[in-house]
Amino acid sequence: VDMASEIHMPGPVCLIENINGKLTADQEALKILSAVTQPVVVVAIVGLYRTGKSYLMNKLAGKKKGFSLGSTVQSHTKGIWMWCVPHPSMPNHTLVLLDTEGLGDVEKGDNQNDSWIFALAILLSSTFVYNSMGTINQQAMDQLHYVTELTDRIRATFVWTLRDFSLELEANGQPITADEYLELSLKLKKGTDQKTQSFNYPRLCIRKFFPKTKCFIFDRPAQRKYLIKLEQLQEGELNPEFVEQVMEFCSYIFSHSKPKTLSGNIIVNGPRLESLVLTYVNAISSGDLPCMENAVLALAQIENSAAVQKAIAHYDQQMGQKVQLPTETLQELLDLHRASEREAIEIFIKSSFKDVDQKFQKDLGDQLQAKRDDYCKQNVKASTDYCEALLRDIFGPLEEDVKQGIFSKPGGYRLFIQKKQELKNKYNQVPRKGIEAEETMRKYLESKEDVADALLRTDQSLTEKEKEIEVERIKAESAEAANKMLEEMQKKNEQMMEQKEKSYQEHVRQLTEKMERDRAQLLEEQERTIALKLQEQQRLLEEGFAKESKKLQNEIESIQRRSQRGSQCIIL
Ligand SMILES: Nc1nc2c(ncn2[C@@H]2O[C@H](COP(=O)(O)OP(=O)(O)O)[C@@H](O)[C@H]2O)c(=O)[nH]1
Ligand SMILES: [Mg+2]
Repeated sequence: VDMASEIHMPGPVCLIENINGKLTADQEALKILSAVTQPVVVVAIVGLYRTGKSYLMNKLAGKKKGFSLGSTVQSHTKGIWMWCVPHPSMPNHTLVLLDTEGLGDVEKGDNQNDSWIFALAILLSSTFVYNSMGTINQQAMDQLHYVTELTDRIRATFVWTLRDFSLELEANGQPITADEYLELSLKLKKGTDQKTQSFNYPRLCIRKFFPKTKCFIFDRPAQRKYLIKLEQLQEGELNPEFVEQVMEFCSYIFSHSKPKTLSGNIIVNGPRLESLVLTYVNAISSGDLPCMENAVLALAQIENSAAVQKAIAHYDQQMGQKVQLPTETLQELLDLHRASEREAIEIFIKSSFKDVDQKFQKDLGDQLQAKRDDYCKQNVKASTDYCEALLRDIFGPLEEDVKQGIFSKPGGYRLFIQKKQELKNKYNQVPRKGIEAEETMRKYLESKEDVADALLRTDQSLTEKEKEIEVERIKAESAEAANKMLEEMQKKNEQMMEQKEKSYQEHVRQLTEKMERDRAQLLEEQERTIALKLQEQQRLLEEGFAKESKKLQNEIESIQRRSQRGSQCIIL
């Protein structure tokens, strides 16, 4: 167990504040989240005030105190409170408890904001607990269905907790489970009149948005007179049935709540949750609907740009470590570039997601190309600088001799040529001069041609004929050298082209592999969604709601069509 990354929060903090109808994310709370590196299991609870929500959340935290209970409700900030604790049964996971404060509180009444808090709790959680008192009633249904209209896609699993439940759990004289009671409560009524419609509509919405539901009922925890100071009671003073029910609820949540994921099976950790909070709160305060897709895209932007930086940093580090300029050949440099580039792309691919139109991968590609070109330039300069200094060293004494007139005598020209050849050999033997070794020497010698020419013309030991032959020989020699240079340049160009092609292929290869993995993931997700919708469709049919069933079937078919078309992608 990675103890170092385990979170220790002594108590809850306010995550999203609702001040005078304005929602803001609390900076301190965001900072706490940003330090949570583990995957987060997020359990949120919503419901009317003073229905025992905070009490239940403290039980999930394994603490007697924490989220403050009813008596202090008036002094409390409205909004969403957060408490991160080590997950009691999943190693290396953090349990994030989100408690909502002040919903339906007439004194602080603000319906629109209540609904936003409600919607945020659903969007941020992986398990969403709806808590109500007494029985499942129409008011609860209406409130719950309303938020299904605020948010586009709900991924949380849904748990209904019913407090102070006083009915017998039975139907037609037969005992039923809490889940069956919930199922019965979600049953539709036959009829087309207004009353039936407004009875059915919220149920249809809830069933559609929460295909998997779970229900827990709780007895009254203690005698009425003890209810206001419940947290001060010993466990033995509580109704044993209630204690048992709380335990069952907690152990269900601990074993069934999954880590929060985003579409594409992207596991959410603290920083990602932080980003979701910010995006949603910003969307709401600028008057937009908090949209799942947009939040994921915003998160992807942040992470993809970080992925590019991480990849580039790795490339720089690798090249800095391996490359010694000048390299002996261009290929040597290009091979080092290629290996580092492959690793950089791997790093990018691993930590990027939803890179729409490969915007960020293209950016990475461009940056790597620029870096490669820069290395090539540096390589030329390093080689040229080194060779120029070497030429000065080696040929300096010869230049001095020329100035001294050592070769200005009969036979001096031959002597000079011989000496020059010796120095050329000496130069050629020096290792690691880099790719500009020949070109630099050719340019150097070219600049000294008039010196050689003057020596040739003034050497009296040579006949005119011999001088002519020598001039021709020099011409041929420099033509050959120029030719060779041209060939060299062509070869370098070819190598660069080949490198560009290989870079492109590497990007495409890694991207294609990633897309295949993503596609399989998406299909799996869609199959799960469709299976749940088919179940609901079947249920509607069995209950005799052919029209509603048909509507859902059309929806399912449109999802299937969309998935068959597939997510098309332009590769780089
Ligand atoms: N009747 C009843 N009271 C409860 C229950 N659980 C907690 N309480 C008490 O109800 C009051 C409000 O509880 P609290 O958890 O703060 O409710 P919240 O406003 O929904 O968070 C407190 O005095 C609790 O002791 C319960 O299951 N039934
Ligand atoms: Mg509370």
